Amino acid sequence: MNMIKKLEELVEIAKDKTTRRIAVAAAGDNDVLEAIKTATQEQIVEPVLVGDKPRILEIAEKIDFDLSSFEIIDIPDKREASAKAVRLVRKGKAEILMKGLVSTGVLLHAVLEKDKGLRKGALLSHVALFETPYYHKLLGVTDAAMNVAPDLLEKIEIIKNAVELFHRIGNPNPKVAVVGSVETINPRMEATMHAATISMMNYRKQITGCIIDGPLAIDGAVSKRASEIKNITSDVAGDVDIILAPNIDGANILYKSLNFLGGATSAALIMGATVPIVLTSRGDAEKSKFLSIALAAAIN
Ligand code: COD
Repeated sequence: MNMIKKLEELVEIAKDKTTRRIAVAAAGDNDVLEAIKTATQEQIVEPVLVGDKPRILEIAEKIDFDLSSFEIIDIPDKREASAKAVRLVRKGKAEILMKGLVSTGVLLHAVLEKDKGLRKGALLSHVALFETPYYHKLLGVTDAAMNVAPDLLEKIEIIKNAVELFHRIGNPNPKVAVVGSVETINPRMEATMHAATISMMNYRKQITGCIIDGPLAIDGAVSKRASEIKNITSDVAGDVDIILAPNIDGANILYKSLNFLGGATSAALIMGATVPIVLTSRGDAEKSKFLSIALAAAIN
């Protein structure tokens, strides 16, 4: 498969596969059900809806979504609904998990629960893909939603998850920028120390399947011109595929800036669990929620 250039291509890839079942935790949410409706119309998923059944039916009627052929499991409590959706995945009754009207923390706790969750020994992390008119290819950003202040080892795991996602969408050797505020190493700036170590680990083939450089500031990472003005010699500068931010705040600000100020469309997943997890935030456009479902189905 060649690397996809547009997020819409995910829909075609997902359609070519057998329809994936998606367990939605606390499904009584307008935007989530809209996205599920589009995804079922496109025949890329078959939903199992867990949550407040009367509320789910009420929304379905309002948005003209015929649920008669889909399973609805009536569990109004959000914590219990999350645990049930996770159990469905564990039992092989769904191949994708999706967050509905439940807080990220509640769902992630169900996912992380020892012996009952969806851990497979790897770190779980969030990866977002952006398509923006201001960049020449899809751009990955990680981790905007799960790991709050990753240490060096966690950053390496976060990179591995993002790289795996890129491999699965047709890029066998993505370029990763470990970003911070500067391109030089400043021992007072931990992000630059981490970036230098991670880059050298890649150079020495301790981390493979990608090309990593850092520290880079975001301008040098995405703009060849900016990197040239700054005299940076780098295989990644100006052509980055994946941005690793120093922490959740940096990644989240970049994520929301791209969507709200950068004219971007996005799709995002939690990687590293036994199945892809769709965990979009309230503010995300319905299109992004649908494309995230398509991404989960396409890579699964
Ligand atoms: N991957 C794998 N295992 C993990 C991870 C991870 N990313 N994080 C925690 N664990 C394991 C731990 O090893 C432990 O065994 C268990 O899970 C519980 O770990 P704690 O006690 O550290 O868990 P918490 O209470 O800190 O919760 C983990 C969350 C992921 C819920 C927490 O990190 C969190 O709240 N992240 C931010 C979520 C958020 O608010 N996002 C908003 C942006 S949309």
